[in-house]
Amino acid sequence: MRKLLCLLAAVSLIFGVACGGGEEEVEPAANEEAAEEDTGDEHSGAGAGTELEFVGTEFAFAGPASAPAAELTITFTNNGEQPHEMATLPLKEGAPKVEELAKLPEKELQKYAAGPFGGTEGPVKPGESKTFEVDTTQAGSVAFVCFVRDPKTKKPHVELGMLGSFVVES
Ligand SMILES: [Cu+2]
Repeated sequence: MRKLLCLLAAVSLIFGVACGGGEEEVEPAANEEAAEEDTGDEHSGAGAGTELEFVGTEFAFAGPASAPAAELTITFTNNGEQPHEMATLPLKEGAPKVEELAKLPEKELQKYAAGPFGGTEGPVKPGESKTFEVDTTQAGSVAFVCFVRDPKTKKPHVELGMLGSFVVES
């Protein structure tokens, strides 16, 4: 009899803890979501929600020449026949042109960086798109290149002219 009571107590204890724990978990989670939504709204109020479209072909980028200083959302579409990527690097004010930068070793590049490398982080197949974010709040411009190798010339696309940049308006 005592064993049974103990067992019942134990069961109700487990149940009680499980139920209580479950309820407790629901509320903070809901609060967190609300908090995240709030900060999201503040961000969009500060000039975010800026969306840019870039297109890649053999061997060039097409897209806007300037953008605001903000958390940009960029969609890169591959309208070419080969895979293409858009590797981005935010640059400090007064950085050399992307044509010059493309020749520099990565260590040298870091001197002019106003943010981390980003972009599609890999090739995008022909006909497909990829969306990513670039923070331009500290940048004077953003350089972008494609390092995918051309099967004919064996050269990376950047060496065939697939590079560009846009200015960040302050
Ligand atoms: Cu390419």
